[in-house]
Amino acid sequence: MAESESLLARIQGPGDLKTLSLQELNRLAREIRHLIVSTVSRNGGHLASNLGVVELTIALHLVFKSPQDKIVWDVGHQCYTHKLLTGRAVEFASLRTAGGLAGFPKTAESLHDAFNTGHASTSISAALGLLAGERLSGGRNRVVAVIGDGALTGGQAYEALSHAGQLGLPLVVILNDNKMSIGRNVGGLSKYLSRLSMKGYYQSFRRHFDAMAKRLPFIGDVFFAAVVRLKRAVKAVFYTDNFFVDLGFEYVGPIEGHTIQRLAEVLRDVRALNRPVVVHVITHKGRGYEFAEHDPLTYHGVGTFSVNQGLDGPAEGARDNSFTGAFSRAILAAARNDRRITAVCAAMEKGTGLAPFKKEFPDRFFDVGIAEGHAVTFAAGLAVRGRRPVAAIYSTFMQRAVDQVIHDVCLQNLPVIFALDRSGFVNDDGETHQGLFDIALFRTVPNLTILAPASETELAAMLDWALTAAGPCMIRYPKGACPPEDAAFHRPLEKGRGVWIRESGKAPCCLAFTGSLYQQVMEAAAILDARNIPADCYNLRFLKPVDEAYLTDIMNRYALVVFIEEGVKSGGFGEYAAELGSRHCCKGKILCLTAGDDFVPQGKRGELLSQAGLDGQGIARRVSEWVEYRNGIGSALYRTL
Ligand SMILES: Cc1ncc(C[n+]2csc(CCOP(=O)(O)OP(=O)(O)O)c2C)c(N)n1
Repeated sequence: MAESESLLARIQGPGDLKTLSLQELNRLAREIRHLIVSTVSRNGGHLASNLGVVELTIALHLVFKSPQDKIVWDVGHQCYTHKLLTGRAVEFASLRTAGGLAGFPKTAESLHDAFNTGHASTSISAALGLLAGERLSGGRNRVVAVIGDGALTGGQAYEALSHAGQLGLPLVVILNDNKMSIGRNVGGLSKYLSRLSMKGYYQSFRRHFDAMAKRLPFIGDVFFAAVVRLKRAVKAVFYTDNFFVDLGFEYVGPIEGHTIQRLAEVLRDVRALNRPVVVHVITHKGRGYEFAEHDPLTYHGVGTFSVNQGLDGPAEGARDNSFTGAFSRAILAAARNDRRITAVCAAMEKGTGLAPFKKEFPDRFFDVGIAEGHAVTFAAGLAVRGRRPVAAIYSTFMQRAVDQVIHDVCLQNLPVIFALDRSGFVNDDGETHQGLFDIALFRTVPNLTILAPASETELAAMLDWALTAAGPCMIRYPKGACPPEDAAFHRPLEKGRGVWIRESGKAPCCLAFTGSLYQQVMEAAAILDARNIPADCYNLRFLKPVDEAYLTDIMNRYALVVFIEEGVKSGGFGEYAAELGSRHCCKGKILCLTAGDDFVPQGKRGELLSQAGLDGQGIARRVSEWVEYRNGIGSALYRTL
């Protein structure tokens, strides 16, 4: 077959892999890499992680019979080859776009996606559940969990390993060890895995010795018996204190992870085992694309880039005008004046903007690994000892630590600050990564203050305010650029109150909003002006606690108060305010504009805001409809309010 002919086009499903020779399989791996690089260069995505598992995924699909056998991908950000081998090559161009293929496994997308993932460290639990369920229904199919050394820093993975060891079912756990998480992997575990890699020489030593001994004429058997004794001794030195073995797993490895034939051989043996097994595979994150190989950290997750030139670095002297950049500068400035300030993150040093803090204050910086629950309780401990910890965690990942926020921080009223990045809609990653639940989850928690800045100045002021507060504070801000500054942002914070961005006192309508929607609300106000519906604009700032007398007064003064928030409807700020208004028999009508109550699929933040009616046009339309109703024109529309 000519080199130019696509092998991928011949793969309609994993079964077709068996029609390819080894040489062709290697060529397929090259083809897949090209396609991943070119698609991610256009659509953005998780590049380096996917490039690292091409051969491993081919070998898995050669040996295991998906969809009867199940493969659960931890985090799921490395599933592109899996998608390409399971009948989705044609749609691959739509990766991560609205309505297109998801960047993570999705059961709704394919029978081959055994379980939805997106948050780390769930694969072993899910795979064990799938396997236990399979056995309870009398089936004999196999289940594989593929977990990275980064995801293995998450506590749930250990709970699952412990349970799996106890159950003894033939679960296959592939440990994809590339020595990297999003950044360099941290913690005792990564050191432990490196030591295991050293011990792995035992495995290859054993194979070579066995093969050699058996080939020896005449003395082979005698020699072999001696070798067995020697092996036991070697094993005692190299093998006994293996953590996985102690938990009840067989341990195989480490195995070089880019040789399809060798991987397939090992996996065939493993598939025949009747006990739980960990297969330790060493891969190279970013493999096959030079830029990503040299800098897998930067190429872990990328936006668009030129295949030939790689990613553009930040322009010389360019200022990062995102909310993350604003937080990064604010915490650094605060930490220079207050030695008590410490920063905590969970494997997201770069994403949360804490890299400059780490550089300047290495002793006051803690990356705890992918362990959000631990990060929160650890921060609580720091606070008890008089530190001022700031835990920077994405909104979606903070869902992992709800109990720790309640039980370890708020119950003791400890002055821990939570910097919740990516609150609201996020670009491209879909349901698993939207930051839409934090207001509803945390507004109910006593002692906690929740703040929502609209700009860089407000974010810095809120951080300073929180650093002097006696109890816990959460600052939620979106992924995206800060708006140009406005005089209102500089007004001092008053506990429980927002700030007026536009206040005529005569407008029939008040738009009261959470900070991340400032620009959309200002655009709506301008559209409403043109329609002769003047609206005052009130930036809520404090989502909790609220000066209820002040808010009640607003709901009495305006004919319509529109609460606009980038979060779910149920349990949101608007619902709270509506209940407050009804309790106090306020005269104004209340309208709540929110992200709704469904899981929100992938898209660009702008697209998602517009679908939810939270862009300038959408907000203006809902307000206009209400006004038309008041004028007796649109009563049918009113029912939709
Ligand atoms: C609970 C949770 N916290 C943080 C993340 C963000 N995250 C995505 S991938 C990743 C690193 C995963 O490292 P590893 O498992 O080693 O996979 P690799 O990318 O190195 O192949 C992190 C921290 C997440 N997905 N889930």
